[in-house]
This record gives sequence, structure tokens and C-alpha cells, in this order.
Amino acid sequence: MTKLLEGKNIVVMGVANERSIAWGITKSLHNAGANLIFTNRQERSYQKLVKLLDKHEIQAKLIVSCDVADDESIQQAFNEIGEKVGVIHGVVHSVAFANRDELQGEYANTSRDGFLLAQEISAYSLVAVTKAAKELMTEGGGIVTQTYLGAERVIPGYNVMGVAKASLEASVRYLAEDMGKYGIRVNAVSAGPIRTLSAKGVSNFNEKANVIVEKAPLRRNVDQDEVGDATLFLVSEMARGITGEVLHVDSGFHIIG
Ligand code: NDP
Ligand code: N5H
Repeated sequence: MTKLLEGKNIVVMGVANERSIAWGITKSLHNAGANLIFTNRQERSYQKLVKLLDKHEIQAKLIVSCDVADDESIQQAFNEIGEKVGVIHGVVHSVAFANRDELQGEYANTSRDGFLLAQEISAYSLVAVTKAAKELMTEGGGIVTQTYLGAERVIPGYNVMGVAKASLEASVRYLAEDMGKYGIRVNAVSAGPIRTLSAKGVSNFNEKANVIVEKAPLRRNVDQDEVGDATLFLVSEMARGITGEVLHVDSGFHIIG
């Protein structure tokens, strides 16, 4: 039997280390037979990725540098992917950033610069990436981003990132409408708390993870592999009728009042 993504070229953005959600996604996509292209911002992440791929005996088709804060960097990255790989069938966007000091205390204290930075890296980047990727997605496919419940509800401490994720989720819907006519679907996975490098050092994380164990229908937290499999589903033809959707992978926590 052929695998779900056999012969498909998928771009994965946002592996920083073994704990990254994008690494869980990488394993799922690889097991489904995809050819993988990676983008990193920091050299440190590139080094970690190379080691991880080696350890897991996964061959990357290409690794390119991409800072989503920079239009030229995005264009260069996708130009290089076009030249070296050609057609792509999917993109996984697993990138976000906000100043750490604005992920605590009152949202009302958010600075103008901090607000714009969170929006730029965590929301606008999906718009810019979709525009660049579309040119290479000539056979259609799926774009999937990562979001969090703090977009829908006030989750203390998520603050400026909650507003950026609300913008990201609205972008998923507007982009889904734009891309639909090209056979490109745009969706998001809304994961429960997962201990990653980004989550490290932010206050409130343990508290949020404990509430899931206490209150979510499944009474446990989710992991990167579960987010990976849901993302694989949305990227693949299994989800061919689904676009503009936010799929919660959170042990069912979002249904609890
Ligand atoms: P990681 O720290 O592992 O990944 C964050 C990634 O963002 C890093 O790879 C980092 O790249 C990248 N990044 C930041 N700024 C830029 C930039 N300017 N250009 C390109 N890449 C950039 O954390 P997670 O895996 O937790 O985060 C991945 C996604 O999942 C985020 O969107 C996050 O909001 C979302 N999410 C996370 C949850 C969690 O509990 N962990 C829950 C729900 C959603 P580099 O290292 O090269 O700087
Ligand atoms: C309610 C919570 C806990 C509080 C809020 C956490 C928000 C985290 C999101 C952002 C992406 C974290 C962030 O930007 C951290 C940076 O300021 C500092 N870290 C770094 O620079 C590292 C080295 C790099 C790799 O990180 C990035 N992002 O580039 C939410 C949690 C329960 C769930 C959660 C953690 C959600 C989420 O969106 O990640």
C-alpha cells in the first residue's frame, strides 16, 4: 500500500530541537512517506535539526534559512526551494514569538513594539509564507499552522500572544478563501500545553498543564506526536474537504465550561 504522503514535498518551518512541535510533525510526515524540506531561523536550530535528522535516519531534501520577520528572507527561501525541489504539496508553519516580559502580568501593559512584534512573527508570517508557497503549490495541497486556545478565550499570561493567535486564526479563514480556488487548503491545529523551548521559562506553564489533567475529558496532556498526526491529517488528502478549520488537539479541554 502506498503511504499517505509518498512522493509529496512538504516544507516544515520551526524545528528548534527535539521538543519542538514541528519535530513531532516531522516524524509523522516522515512516517507517511513525505519528502521533507526544512527552514530555520537560528544557526543553533539548524545544528540541532541536522543532528536530529541523523539520529532518526531521516534524509532532508533541503534545509534553508528563513527569518519570517524579513520578506526578502522568505522570498529567498522559497525561491531556493523552487529551484532545488520544484513543486511542493504542503507547508507546516510552526513559528511564533513574543517578548517574554509581555507574557505575564496585565495585557494592558503591552507595548506598541511588543504588540507589533508578536503580530509580525506569529500571524503576518503565515500570510507572507502562504503567498510565497502558493507559487510552488501548483498541484494544490495543504498549509497548516499551530495555534492555542488563548486566541479564543482569556488565558492569563498568554496576553499579546493570544491576540496574535486570534489574528492568525482569522488569517487562516481569509487565506482559506483565497487559496481554495487553487486547490490549496489552509488550516490550524490548536494544541494543548506542551513543554517546548518556547514554553520554557514562561510563567504559568505548569499551572496550565495541571488544569488539563484535572479538567480535560481525557484527563491528560497531549504530546508532540499527537499534534504531529493531526497535522499530517490536515496536510494530506485525507482532509481534502476541510479548509479554514481550527482543529483542537487538547484532550478535549476546549469543550469544558
Ligand atoms: P519551539 O520553541 O520549539 O519553536 C518555536 C519556533 O519558532 C522556533 O523553531 C523558532 O526558530 C521559530 N521562530 C521564532 N521566530 C522566528 C522568526 N523570526 N523566523 C523564523 N522562525 C522563527 O516551540 P513550539 O514547538 O512550542 O512552538 C511552535 C508553535 O506551536 C508556535 O506557533 C506556538 O505558538 C505553537 N503552540 C505551542 C504550544 C505549546 O504548548 N508549546 C501550544 C499551542 C501552540 P529558531 O529556533 O530558529 O529561532
Ligand atoms: C498561557 C500560557 C503560558 C504563558 C505564555 C506563553 C507563551 C508562549 C508563546 C511564545 C511563542 C513564547 C516566546 O516567544 C518565548 C520567547 O520570548 C523566548 N524564547 C526564545 O527566544 C526561544 C529560545 C525561541 C526558540 O523561542 C521562539 N519562540 O522563537 C501558554 C502555554 C500554556 C502554552 C504555550 C506555550 C503556547 C504557545 O503558543 O507556545
